[in-house]
Amino acid sequence: MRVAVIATYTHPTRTRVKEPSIMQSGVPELIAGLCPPDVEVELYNEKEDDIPLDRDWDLVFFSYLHSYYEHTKVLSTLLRRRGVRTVAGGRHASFFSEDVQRWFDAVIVGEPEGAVQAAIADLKKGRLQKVYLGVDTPVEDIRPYRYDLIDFSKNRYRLPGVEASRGCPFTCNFCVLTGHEKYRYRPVPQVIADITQHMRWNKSFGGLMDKVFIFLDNNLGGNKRYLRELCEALIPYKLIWGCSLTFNILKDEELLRLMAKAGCRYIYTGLESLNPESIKAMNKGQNKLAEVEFTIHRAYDLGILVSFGLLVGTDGDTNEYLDRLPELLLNLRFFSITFVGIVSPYPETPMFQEVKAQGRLLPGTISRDYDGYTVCHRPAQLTPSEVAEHYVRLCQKVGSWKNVGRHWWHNMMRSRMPRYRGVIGISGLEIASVAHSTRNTKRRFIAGLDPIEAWDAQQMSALGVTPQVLS
Ligand code: B12
Ligand code: SF4
Repeated sequence: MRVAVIATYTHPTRTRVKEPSIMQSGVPELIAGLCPPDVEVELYNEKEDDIPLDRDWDLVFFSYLHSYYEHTKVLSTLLRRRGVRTVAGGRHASFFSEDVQRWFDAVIVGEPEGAVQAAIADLKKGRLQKVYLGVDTPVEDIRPYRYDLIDFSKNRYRLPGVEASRGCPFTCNFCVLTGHEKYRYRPVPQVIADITQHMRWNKSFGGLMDKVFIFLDNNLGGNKRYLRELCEALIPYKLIWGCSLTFNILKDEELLRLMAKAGCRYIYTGLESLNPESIKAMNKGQNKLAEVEFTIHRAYDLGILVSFGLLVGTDGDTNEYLDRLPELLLNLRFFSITFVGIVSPYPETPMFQEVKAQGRLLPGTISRDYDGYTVCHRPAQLTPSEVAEHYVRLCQKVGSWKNVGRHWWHNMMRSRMPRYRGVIGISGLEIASVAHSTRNTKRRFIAGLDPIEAWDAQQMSALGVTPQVLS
């Protein structure tokens, strides 16, 4: 039996470009690790490469984010016409399982462990079901990923990733996890075995990325005791790694020191805003802004690059704050921003319920618009066009080569930690990528005003695929 696992992708510019970069979905390797040994598996990540639609697969598993849904439906429809059976899974598919059944042969609701094997076994017997219900997987049952199937020649920047935990203990109002995913963490020896025995390293750039990996976790710091145990176990292996965690962990100097000793050189944290009113509106009380500057300097001194995500368009945002934001960022000096987004009311979140109940969703939004780069609702104190204008200006400022130069200049020599400079060098390219979303100068960044990708639109009309309207 021949199986493909495809993580689909559409670019924020709404043009058909690829963006091979450090961050890729780990789902293809995860699902490949669940397939029985007699199944031949191929992995594709559309962020790196086009999907060959003429292969003779028996079954295709699709993983996608909300805004890739219309595009993924097109790929599924084209494959189904050739007799290939398709299965969708992930957060969107779990939440909209009925809609998904119209476009795919089957849907897996919830986690993949167990359900993937069941779908394969049923297909072998010619009895693929419409819906498979995954249960919350005991974390001990998470299997090692098939790192051996990652093709680094398609993306020389890519880092292998591992999950130590699933879910998050916090409840930010705009987050797709809130109310849906319990926080659980895997036994440390299993995580270490995955990293030291199963992982395959990226040997590109003369070994710059060798023995470097990322944790794919939403929040590696959800339990401090666990994080300490994990770091202590990592120390002897002398690896280099990065992770995402919440701002409260950055303030724990002792823990940060331990993380640096264990090889942590990069932390991504969703700072989201430098405006206390906006933080309050997001229910993100763990972000204490008064301590931002001091905290990031201390992390840099320990040899850890702190990178932020910023969101615009929240209810606390005003024109005055957004006008001042570039200056506020400049004053921070030692920062690196790798994501600037427009806050998106994903349909399964408390934020969606709130803006919908208040009649603030823009009319006719479709899944494609829920990409974190498109205004889908009217914020309390700004018009949609004001949000879009601030967003474009901010991306261009943050992602400018002048800003990247400043980042290199300020941070290159700050720490003597092994391989710290390599991390600073590569992270400059991530910062530059913030401006990529604005490369299509026709893009308006407001739901309803931007057409979806021309190829998708053409295929949708030819195949009778309709968009999922969410407001
Ligand atoms: C790598 C990554 C990316 C990559 C790749 C995206 C991708 N295809 O997953 C890139 C760089 C493109 C990206 C971009 C963005 N991302 Co991102 N990203 C991640 C990250 C850190 C890891 C994803 C991953 O591989 N996880 C490991 C795998 C194994 O877990 P998983 O993806 O959660 O999947 C689980 C289930 O959903 C399920 N599953 C998933 N697919 C399938 C398929 C099948 C068949 C089955 C059975 C099961 C299944 O199985 C997994 C185990 O339970 C996650 C955080 C996280 N831990 O998930 C955020 C996350 C997915 N990103 C997020 C956000 C907000 C963004 C951005 C908006 C950020 C920004 N401001 O620019 C953008 C734009 C996204 C868009 N256009 O909608 C959110 C959610 C977004 C959403 N639409 O649901 C997350 C959850 C982070 C968070 N907590 O806020 N991201
Ligand atoms: S801290 Fe991050 S992962 Fe956790 S709920 Fe908030 S946005 Fe989601």
